[in-house]
Amino acid sequence: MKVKVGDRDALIVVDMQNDFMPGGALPVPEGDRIVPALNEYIGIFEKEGLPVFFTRDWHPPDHISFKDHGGVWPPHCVQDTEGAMFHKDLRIPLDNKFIISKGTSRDFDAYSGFQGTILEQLLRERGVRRVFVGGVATDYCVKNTVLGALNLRFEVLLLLDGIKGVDVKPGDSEKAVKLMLSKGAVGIELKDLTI
Ligand code: VGL
Ligand code: ZN
Repeated sequence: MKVKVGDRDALIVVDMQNDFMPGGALPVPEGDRIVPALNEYIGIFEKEGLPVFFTRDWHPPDHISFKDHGGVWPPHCVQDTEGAMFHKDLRIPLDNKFIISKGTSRDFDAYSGFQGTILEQLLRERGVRRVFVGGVATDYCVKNTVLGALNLRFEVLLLLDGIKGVDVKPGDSEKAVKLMLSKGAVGIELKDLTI
């Protein structure tokens, strides 16, 4: 498969935050292992002057997704805490970069970067037709962001070497990948990119 990055493309890096990394509050096993591949994708988009969107989970301290407030998760990605910061080695471009915060109100959760955000608007304003999506977690926020993009009729390239899942139940991530591909996402790896 050959993919050439062009001016209708954008990169979406999902939730590469400390709390989702090994040692964090809601760790994705080996979540940090995808940083180098993601940095390569980011570098390509940066060099081409193309937009890179970083979504982040950005919860208030009493968010409804937290166990003590009726949810299923331990507290994670609380606004302005160390756990909510991006992984320290993640390459964040100076220009043409957008931070998309989600799950910011106490009473709503958002697994998709499109839910309750201006991500769609920012993509449309820039004439983006195709999004490359990587990050964590494959079985939650990556899945929902990809399905959201497909529903909005964006083409989606899923970065198979740039995603990791939680697998609360074994096989969840594999199932999520199959679902995304069956809905129209196309799986690619770094080696598929031509410059
Ligand atoms: C996520 C669980 C809870 C994610 C966010 O980013 O995939 N998972 N909040
Ligand atoms: Zn969350």
